[in-house]
Amino acid sequence: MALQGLIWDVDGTLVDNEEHHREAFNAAFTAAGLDWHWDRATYQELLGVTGGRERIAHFVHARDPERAARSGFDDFVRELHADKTRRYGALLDAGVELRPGVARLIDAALHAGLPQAIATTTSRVNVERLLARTLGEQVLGRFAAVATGELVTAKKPAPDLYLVALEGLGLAGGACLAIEDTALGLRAARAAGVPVVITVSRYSGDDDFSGALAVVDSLGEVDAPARALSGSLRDKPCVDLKLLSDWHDEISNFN
Ligand code: XBP
Repeated sequence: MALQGLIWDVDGTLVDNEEHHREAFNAAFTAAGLDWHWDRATYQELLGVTGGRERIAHFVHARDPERAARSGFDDFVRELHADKTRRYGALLDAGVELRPGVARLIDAALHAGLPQAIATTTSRVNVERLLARTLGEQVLGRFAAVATGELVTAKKPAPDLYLVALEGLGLAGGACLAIEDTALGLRAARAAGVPVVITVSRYSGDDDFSGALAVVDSLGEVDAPARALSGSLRDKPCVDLKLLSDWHDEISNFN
């Protein structure tokens, strides 16, 4: 089955931005008068919980179960996360850069008429802001589906976000390819039947990427070559549509 659709993760894949998220979480905690601070090691662990609201709730249940048991805890977390999202948006406005090869591949797929979708645990407002700051306001409309955290109850590694994206594309999972950066994202896509290419990000270097078609340090650019950590770039300096299609065809030949 030839490659008929591309599904993009956002955080860590379009941009290597979990440090922006971490900074926004910590700023929201400080503004709320909380003495919580997520250092990198703590955040690395907490990234095992997808969804910012779920991540905060998980942290409080572990650190301060008495607070978590209080009535109104859900509202407290919701308000704290809303402030974090506002602060994250301001960080995006201050400047954010797409990872190597992302703009090139999104543009190549658009010009080739290859449908694209987004499947991300983060919220729509974050996706809109990130794309507006990097690719321009109009680009979001070029995606056949934008599956964001608000649309599902089960976040990654559950397949729900990818199933929403596939529905928007009108394609079967096996006809598509997902570009992800974490093991949780890999599991979510594969649970929806979507083969995956991994671009490792700052916090995902030690993840288990078994089952990925290929693992690269980035999608690369001609003047900033990609490095294959698993799978082969077939002597190409960077990941292009043809290579994604060839990797995808390997499965078709295999199955
Ligand atoms: C990554 C996530 C998100 C972000 C924080 O999403 O798990 O929760 O870490 O963003 P993905 P929010 O890799 O699926 O793009 O606070 O908006 O959840």
